[in-house]
Amino acid sequence: MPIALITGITGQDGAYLAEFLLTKGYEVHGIKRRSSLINTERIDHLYQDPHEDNRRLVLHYGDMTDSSSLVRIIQQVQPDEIYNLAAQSHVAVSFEEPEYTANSDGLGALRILEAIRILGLEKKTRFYQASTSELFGLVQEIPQKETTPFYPRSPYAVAKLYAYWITVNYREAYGMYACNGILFNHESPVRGETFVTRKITRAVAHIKAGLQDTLYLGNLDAKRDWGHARDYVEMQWLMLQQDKPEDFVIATGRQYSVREFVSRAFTEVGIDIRWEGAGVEEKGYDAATGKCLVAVDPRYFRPTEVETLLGDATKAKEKLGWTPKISFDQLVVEMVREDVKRAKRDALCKQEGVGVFPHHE
Ligand code: NDP
Ligand code: GDR
Repeated sequence: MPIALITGITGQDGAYLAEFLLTKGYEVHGIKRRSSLINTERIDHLYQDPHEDNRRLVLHYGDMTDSSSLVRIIQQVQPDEIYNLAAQSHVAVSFEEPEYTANSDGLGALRILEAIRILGLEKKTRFYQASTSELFGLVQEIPQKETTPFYPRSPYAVAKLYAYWITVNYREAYGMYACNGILFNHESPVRGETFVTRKITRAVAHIKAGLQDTLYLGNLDAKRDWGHARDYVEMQWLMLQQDKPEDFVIATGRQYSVREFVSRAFTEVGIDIRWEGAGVEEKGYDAATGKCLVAVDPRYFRPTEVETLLGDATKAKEKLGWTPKISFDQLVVEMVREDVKRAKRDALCKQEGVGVFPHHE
């Protein structure tokens, strides 16, 4: 039975990847960090009681900033594959916590690679690094592919740039099977609530349920190439099953603006949005009632923005036989429907006087 170790198993991708690898027959180990509240909600459906025999999902406490924990876990697990998904992954937050982001996202990758080397696992353990389209930042070419020059635009992207190159360097210096997946944005119903897609679908559901009045957003003109996380984790696995390690761009090849995402999400609950004004004065009105539902709040603007991203995944299609299965439309519909279900439950709780429902920033 192959053994995989996932850092960031409690995150969006970690949860989808763990489920995928379990169905493939893997023994899956995951690193979770200590938190004051239980943070395993996304993988609770996969949880196996530690007292059960033949467990195939095992969680270990560790942290990307703590080499000793990483060395200990990797020594104990002796994984065939490591998927390094753990990161402070919010671009806007990286401007508030640049040093921590560099430590966990940049040096964190180095710590795992060094642990593999220290333990003499260079020939056994294959390594996947969660690289990102944010590396392209201020884009130098449209669409972006593996050979497009990088121009990072945030502390997050700069940290990921280090992780990208240290992965390439360990591959070349020590002959390790190490590769980068340069993934464009991918979303799902379990996407973190403060990323723009989930913030939108959650707000649409809450507005429809009468739990929220207005959705405040930053740059409505930003364009992204949005795919579905379920599609993308399959590619993470495929990248580690090749004869030789290589880096791949993963994207849908289609681009939409934040404004288009908002309009499509509201349509799903039967609300047609009419846009008026420009810049910080732009507003989205319910075309039927004239009520203002969407407004711009400059607090969500970033000091340096990535305005447009569009990927070219031709290499992945040709070499991995990979193409995305889930369309933009299907993605938005699935996310809105799941949030509508949650909002109905939230509305019931509110009616019974239990729970509060903050609008996540
Ligand atoms: P999430 O933010 O949903 O998950 C991040 C995971 O990392 C969580 O499990 C989190 O733990 C964990 N983590 C954060 N800091 C540390 C730390 N110091 N030590 C140990 N664990 C830590 O991200 P996604 O699942 O969306 O993304 C997965 C990876 O892919 C990330 O590296 C991200 O930067 C990258 N990426 C994501 C893309 C996307 O569109 N989703 C696109 C391209 C790259 P906890 O649950 O406790 O917070
Ligand atoms: P991104 O995702 O920065 O691309 O990083 P995010 O959803 O945060 O932003 C996408 C675009 O939307 C604009 N935007 C807003 N963003 C947020 N979060 N909140 C808002 O209110 C808002 N209004 C407009 C942003 O300015 C941006 O242009 C994600 C993360 O998953 C990274 O870890 C990953 O590497 C990249 O995708 C690929």
